[in-house]
Amino acid sequence: MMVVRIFASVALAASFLVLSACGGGSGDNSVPVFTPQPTAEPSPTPEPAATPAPTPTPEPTAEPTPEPTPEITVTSLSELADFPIGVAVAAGGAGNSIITSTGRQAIVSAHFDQVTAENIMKPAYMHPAESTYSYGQADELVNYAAANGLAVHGHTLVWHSQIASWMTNYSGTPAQWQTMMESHITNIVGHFADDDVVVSWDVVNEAISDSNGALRESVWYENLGEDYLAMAYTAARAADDDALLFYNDYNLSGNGTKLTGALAMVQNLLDDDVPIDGIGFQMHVSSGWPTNSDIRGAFQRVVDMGLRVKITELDVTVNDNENLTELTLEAEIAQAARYQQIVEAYRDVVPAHLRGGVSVWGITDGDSWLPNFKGRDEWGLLFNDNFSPKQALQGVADGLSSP
Ligand code: 9MR
Repeated sequence: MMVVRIFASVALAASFLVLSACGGGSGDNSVPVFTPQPTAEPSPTPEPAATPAPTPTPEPTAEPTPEPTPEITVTSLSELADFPIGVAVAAGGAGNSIITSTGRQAIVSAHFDQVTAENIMKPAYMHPAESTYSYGQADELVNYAAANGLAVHGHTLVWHSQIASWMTNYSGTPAQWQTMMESHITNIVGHFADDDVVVSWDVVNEAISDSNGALRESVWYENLGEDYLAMAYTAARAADDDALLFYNDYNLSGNGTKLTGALAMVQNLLDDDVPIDGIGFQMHVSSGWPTNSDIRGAFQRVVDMGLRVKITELDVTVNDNENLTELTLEAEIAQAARYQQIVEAYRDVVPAHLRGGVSVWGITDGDSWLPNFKGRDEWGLLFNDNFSPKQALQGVADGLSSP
């Protein structure tokens, strides 16, 4: 039954991909336009005399066969996995906060065993002024997680974005910058160190430039040079010797130059005995990009370094070239097949002891950052706005349960 379902999903998805490859998209491939050639005028032939046409007998019209919607049978993702299954959540006073939204609470308790704060554990929220740490919302989330048997993945400590303006505009010598950054990390990681709920951190986020794989010229790099990386991980480990420490970035599975730059950076740190436990692949991907073999190859390179692989922010766009105004069944099935493929790649390539887990970046499609960022309709996640499950949820489940 499950095999038939998977086959049907993959076959539908494959035919969709073939169709898109042939005709879809506004991309950069210029498809030759077929212009009908003028044909020679036929020589006029005398018209036969008109004979009355027999009255046609109406054909019985065949009922169109509706495409069957595959059944969604999954009841719990986390029960299918031997590694953490996480989700990004809004917290604090947001309208979709996990603290108050009972619809989201039900989904999280059924399917997930880890949460990441989508925003409220970023530097701008927890460290709004140099001498002010603001832990109210984060503590509320961590307490919620503890009460509901969820772990928390901390996101994030050192980033060029979502830091308070005092930090961006900080003026000081390199030694003062180092003290400032280390105090920031020590205070925040230390705050959550004893609770056993915050089990891991994205210590440094997005340090590599997209274009050439070199270090991004962030405020941290400009003021401390590349040494800021070693300082950050060392401070995090000193503040919590249990938490797993990740380097987190986007486009690592679809941009070989960026991945090579990131892994060279991490290898240099490991060579200097800097404590890094794994690589976070954000994986904001689409139904067709990157290729499955690029994804597998990227995971393999991290496994070969003996590091953990964590998929930290998974979502799958479906509307890159389609101009959809609603999510069609075809697109939803292609998306489900994609989720399944990524989870299967993860299980195939990453051995159990290096699996840091798989987290999706939000609960419902309406919660997602994607429509806003892309400036178009998108449906990147596992649940509809009315909390009903999408085919994508079954795709993840099938990826977790395939042999
Ligand atoms: O999903 C987050 C969105 O709500 C914020 O407005 C945005 C601000 O930069 O950050 C989003 O999350 C990002 C994450 O922290 C780091 N990786 C990329 C994510 C999507 O932009």
